[in-house]
Amino acid sequence: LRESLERAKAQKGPSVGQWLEFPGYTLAKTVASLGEDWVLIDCEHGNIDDNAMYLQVGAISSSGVSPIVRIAGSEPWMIKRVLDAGAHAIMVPMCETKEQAESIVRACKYPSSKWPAGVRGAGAMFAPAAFNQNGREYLLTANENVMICVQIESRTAVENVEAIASVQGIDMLFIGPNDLASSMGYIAFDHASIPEVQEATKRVLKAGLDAGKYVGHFALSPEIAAQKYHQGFHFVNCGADIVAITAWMGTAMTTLSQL
Ligand code: 3PY
Repeated sequence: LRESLERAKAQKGPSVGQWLEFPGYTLAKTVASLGEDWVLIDCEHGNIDDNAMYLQVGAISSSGVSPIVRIAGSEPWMIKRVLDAGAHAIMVPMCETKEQAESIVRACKYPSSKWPAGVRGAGAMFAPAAFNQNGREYLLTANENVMICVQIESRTAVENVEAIASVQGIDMLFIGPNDLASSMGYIAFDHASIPEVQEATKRVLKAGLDAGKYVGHFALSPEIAAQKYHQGFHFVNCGADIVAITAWMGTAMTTLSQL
């Protein structure tokens, strides 16, 4: 994952992945065979429970691709479940303040001389396999290897984005344009045509780059993903399983219903 982000920083191509809203080992395995740098398991809005998340983390990591998990909130117990499953990165929605970002970092880090405030418990049974490591190796490297991404997706978050970006341990800021537009009082799906959202997007991108962090943006098509990469974002998805299914099957049904 980090390699792909460094490649993007060097402007040699984006760090690209897909987004899973459905559960299923075979779905994750199939999607992870398509050449992505990462596949994100969406436990915020997807139909993916704890057990399904564990299975998908295993499916994706055993394909040589980085599993990223988006959780539903920022509570330490949610973070612990995902990291112990073996996520290579965690995405936390709705991070709005520096204090919240600091608390997320504390929950993700094992206590160590570099992270004295870390509070992650030491019982990761399954995570080492997702990194091809033994338990000891995992404990010694997880603080450096597991990446932390927070979503900037509200007006308050944008107002605090420079402070959030300054937090040590936060690796990436990721814009959720739908929630951002929604928090500003607009219809979420209109985000691309709302000047206030676009201004906020520029501010988040600049704050991330100035702080030396990776910056990502949600996209529902390869065209939007390419556009965001050319704007300076490092990390982009190009759709989601449900988008692919409804677009392809919807088109097929429209064609056949006209016979
Ligand atoms: C958003 O667009 O708000 C997201 O969080 C993407 O899922």
